[in-house]
Amino acid sequence: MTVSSLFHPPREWSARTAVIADGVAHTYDDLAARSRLRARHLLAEAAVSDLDGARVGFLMEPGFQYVVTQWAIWRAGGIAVPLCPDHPARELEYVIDDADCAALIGAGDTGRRIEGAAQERGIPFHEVATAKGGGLAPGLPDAGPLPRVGADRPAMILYTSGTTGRPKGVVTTHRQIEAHIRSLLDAWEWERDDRILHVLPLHHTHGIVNALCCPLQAGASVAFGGSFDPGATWERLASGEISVFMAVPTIYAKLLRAWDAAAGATRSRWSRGAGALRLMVSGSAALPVPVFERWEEITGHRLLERYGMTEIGMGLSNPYDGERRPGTVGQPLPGVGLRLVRPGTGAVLADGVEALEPGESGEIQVRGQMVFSEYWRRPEETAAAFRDGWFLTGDEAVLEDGYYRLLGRRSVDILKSGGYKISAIEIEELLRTHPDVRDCAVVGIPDEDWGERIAAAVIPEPGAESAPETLPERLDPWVRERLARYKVPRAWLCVGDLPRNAMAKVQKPAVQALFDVPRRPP
Ligand code: MLC
Ligand code: AMP
Repeated sequence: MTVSSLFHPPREWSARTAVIADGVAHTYDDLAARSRLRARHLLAEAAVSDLDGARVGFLMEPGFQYVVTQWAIWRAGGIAVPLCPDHPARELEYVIDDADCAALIGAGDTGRRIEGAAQERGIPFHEVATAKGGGLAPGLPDAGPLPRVGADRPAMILYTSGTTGRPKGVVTTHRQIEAHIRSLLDAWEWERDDRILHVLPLHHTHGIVNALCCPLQAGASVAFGGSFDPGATWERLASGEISVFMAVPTIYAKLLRAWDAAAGATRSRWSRGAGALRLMVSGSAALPVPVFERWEEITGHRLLERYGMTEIGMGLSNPYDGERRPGTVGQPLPGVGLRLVRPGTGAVLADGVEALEPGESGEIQVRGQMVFSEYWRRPEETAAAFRDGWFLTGDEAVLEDGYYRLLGRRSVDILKSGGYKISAIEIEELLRTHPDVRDCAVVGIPDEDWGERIAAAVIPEPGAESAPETLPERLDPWVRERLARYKVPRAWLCVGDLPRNAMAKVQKPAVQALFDVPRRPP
């Protein structure tokens, strides 16, 4: 049996820094020892020698404890289910229930938010203290065996929005995560002496695998920057201690705005500092060409844009050494099988970097060791997502002069805002449960900074309690209580009816057109 390699740092890295958080540097030894202890703790509490695929949900702010917990769950044989600190209770509990978590782990005030959920479900809640570097339950045995965790076991479930209602759990094995990591270590030439500034959320693949697991597999270090703040991020980038940065386009757009607002001397310092980095990557959403160009102008960096998806890990990337072409996502990464297929007919239009039908756009399909195994407990949706072993991404692209260019998603119901994938259907289904809403349609409207902004057109229920004009003001806080912050509509419109075709189906492009006039947010 091949065992997982995700949490076995070689002995020669022992004294190297793995994680820097809250001003404290933690070595690989520290990480190994503490995750071992926490794994023993999890096993002792469950009175088993192997968690054997039990799902363990964990909620904490980005930092050392997050990494210790992730490794501990893996080392004890469990499946890690990261929860998002920004999520309201309804979203957290949905994930806890859908993943059918057998235990929950929380750190600090953030983590204590799920203690009640554990009690209600009769599952253990492990509290991790957040004291710098510490936080292990005292008096537990350090010694004792840990299970041998095979690489083909499931390692993680990440929740992603789809075209149907609530998010689905994407299950990846240790081997699939290893393949994802290997491909990026190779393509982007990760080095032991690298240090990444980490500002991304830790419930999605970008923040977890690209920006955390990759450096930890390279013997490099991860410096957590806290929740994203443009000024603080510039200062860290300019500190001379950082060599790698990865972010979504919205973050680069926000950094550019902060730079524009800064004084001349600060600008020069920030530009010089960022210019000295080895690598700056953008992904998760389309990087606008003006952002690419402006970034190059002020830092000298041609941002390396790449394309990925929770289900496939990373698929395409501009070259590390060769030309990074704005508006494109480059070529297939090492180990990735990728082709373009004409919708409907199944004709292959491009295979890897070979254009079979030059200029014709099609759907990206992917296969390879990094592709996920299944949607958690959704066999039909899993089967529908593959054809002949190829995963159907739903993304449209064209291969031009050897570079892939993304054209958008095939579904109008999947939006991307701030790098987050959002299901219009999920928001619509929720809104329709509000007593004052008869019907609604949710769309994405283009936005320079956010990629898309979420907009909702609502038909008020006749005879609703108060005036329809004030409905958005009432819906906004109501939605915020129930959905993640990034799923809350930022533009609202009350309408008498929605644009429909002859079959009474709502026409989303016509709904988008209704928002052409800027509206006052609630
Ligand atoms: C927030 N705001 C928005 C918004 N989100 N406005 C429009 N559209 C949105 N989506 C508003 C808020 O109401 C607030 O306004 C102000 O913007 C600041 O909000 P915030 O939440 O404090 O923003 P911030 O913390 O700065 O977050 C922005 C961000 C964050 C870009 C840092 O969205 C983020 O971390 N995104 C990363 C997502 C990610 O990691 N995706 C990867 C998925 S994996 P006010 O008026 O209240 O101040 C994947 C695969 C792959 O995609 O390829 O990688
Ligand atoms: P997620 O499901 O959150 O993993 O988001 C994956 C989706 O993000 C992909 O299917 C694409 O639609 C989009 N995406 C990722 N990277 C890029 C990129 N560089 N350009 C455009 N879209 C991207």
